[in-house]
Amino acid sequence: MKHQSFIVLGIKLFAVGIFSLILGMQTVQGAVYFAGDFDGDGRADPVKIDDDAWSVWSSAAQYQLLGVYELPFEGGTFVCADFDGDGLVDPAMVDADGNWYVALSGRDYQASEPVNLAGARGIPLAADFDGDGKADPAMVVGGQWFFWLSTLEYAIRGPYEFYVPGGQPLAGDLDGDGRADPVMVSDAGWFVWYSAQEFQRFGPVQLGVSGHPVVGDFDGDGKADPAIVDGAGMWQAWLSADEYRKHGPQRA
Ligand SMILES: [Ca+2]
Ligand SMILES: [Ca+2]
Ligand SMILES: [Ca+2]
Ligand SMILES: [Ca+2]
Repeated sequence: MKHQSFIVLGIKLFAVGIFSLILGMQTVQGAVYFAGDFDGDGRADPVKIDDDAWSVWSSAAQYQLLGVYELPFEGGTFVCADFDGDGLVDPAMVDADGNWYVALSGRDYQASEPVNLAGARGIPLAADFDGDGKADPAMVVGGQWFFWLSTLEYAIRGPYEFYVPGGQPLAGDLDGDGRADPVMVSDAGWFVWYSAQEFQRFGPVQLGVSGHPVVGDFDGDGKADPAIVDGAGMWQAWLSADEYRKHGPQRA
């Protein structure tokens, strides 16, 4: 199978297209950003979680802002992923003791009973690493990754090392094989361990923009697209279906 590589194509990034997000422009301290399909059109929607509430810019509605919706939990570290595999993103919170609370789309976004995934403490994230359609929790401790795979009844697996110094961990299916790929973003650039290539490391790719890194399949072609949200809440994305050209930022 031939993979159009984000890393290879990332080198030619400079033609600017229009990433037609019309986002709130306020600078928000403490806001965290994710991407996931909230409206079910197959394209990831930018998500902001701030002050125990979330809002979404819906791709199915010309990126109109939806929300603010209160979350049924507070504090902790937020994660967004499709835990129940219904195609819609579910916000979740992980507390300091490793308890995961998930607000499932299929249950009216009510908080689940906490599930304790003890055994590793670090940065929580979630993505579908085994490719069954359900997001799998992960914890990154330094460069050591632990996984709780849905296809293995959420038994802990790991550690596996996906590490660059100073790297911030992310995960998304950049190669489009159906399984999420570990990503780290550091000052040196973006690094990806492609699942379709036996987790060989690629990178760094410099996107030339600093800010909060996010991955999501914004164009809906089955490959996750890198994005960066700057300190003013402006999004820029490099879309796989458009040869990783940069889209945005755009002001209303
Ligand atoms: Ca969408
Ligand atoms: Ca899974
Ligand atoms: Ca993959
Ligand atoms: Ca894509």
